[in-house]
Amino acid sequence: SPITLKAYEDRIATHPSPLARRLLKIMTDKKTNLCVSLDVDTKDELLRLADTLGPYVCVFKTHVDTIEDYTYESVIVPLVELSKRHNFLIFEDRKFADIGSTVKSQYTSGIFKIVQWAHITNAHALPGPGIVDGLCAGTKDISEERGLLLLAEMSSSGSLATGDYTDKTVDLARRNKLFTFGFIAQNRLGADDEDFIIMTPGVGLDDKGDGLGQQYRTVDDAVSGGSDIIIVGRGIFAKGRDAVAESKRYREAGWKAYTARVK
Ligand code: 5IU
Repeated sequence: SPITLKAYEDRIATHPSPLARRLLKIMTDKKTNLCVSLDVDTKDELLRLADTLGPYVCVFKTHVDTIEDYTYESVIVPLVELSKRHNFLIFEDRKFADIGSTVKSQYTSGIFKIVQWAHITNAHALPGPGIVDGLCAGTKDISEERGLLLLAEMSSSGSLATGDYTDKTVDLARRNKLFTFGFIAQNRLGADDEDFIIMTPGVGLDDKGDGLGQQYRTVDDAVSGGSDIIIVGRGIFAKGRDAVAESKRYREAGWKAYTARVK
């Protein structure tokens, strides 16, 4: 049977993570639990989508290392500007997976300087507690809220992140709830009073998969199973799709499924 959960609005005051409180407020104000995954190759496409779809999303997910003409000045600066104009958060889907010292450098340095602009990033639990400690140390000089999601489950066929690995990932998140505010997962994880935010990729209303292992579930299946935020990429902007119309459609479906779950 579908689970019931508190309203996003009622979770704002009590959530341990400052970033999660900000996110839940945006979701409540904009009435959206849609995160669009901006998996495009050029800065023009990225910024055009961020501007036109901005009103419908709570979060944009990025893979900035796939942008062919990337520079900090021409991609990050205008993206941050758009995030203020449309009131969305930026989630760099970096999937860190190294030891603490290395991920700290990858998070703060190089050409991307992710911690400077990405409100949210994510990491594999595989290396153990040092990965969370290293990333958290990277936020030391940042005044704005930052948050980490651990990859507890994946949407892809044959994923190894199951069972005991998933349980131990939840335990790892429990060690630092100010910073680790939730999971990338396909199901509700953790106890209700822990209030982790569950963000779920592999959501699509018109496709079953992509021929490379991706598996899609419907918006209803994801949200009634406990997902707080649906992540949609190609379902919205694949060739031949009207990205604005599809964003409205997924946002409506996501909000309707959420409303049904709350009562
Ligand atoms: N993504 C997944 N599944 C996962 C994780 C991340 O699909 O388990 I962790 C990413 C990959 C891609 C986006 O950037 O989410 C999904 O895009 P599509 O909706 O186009 O499949």
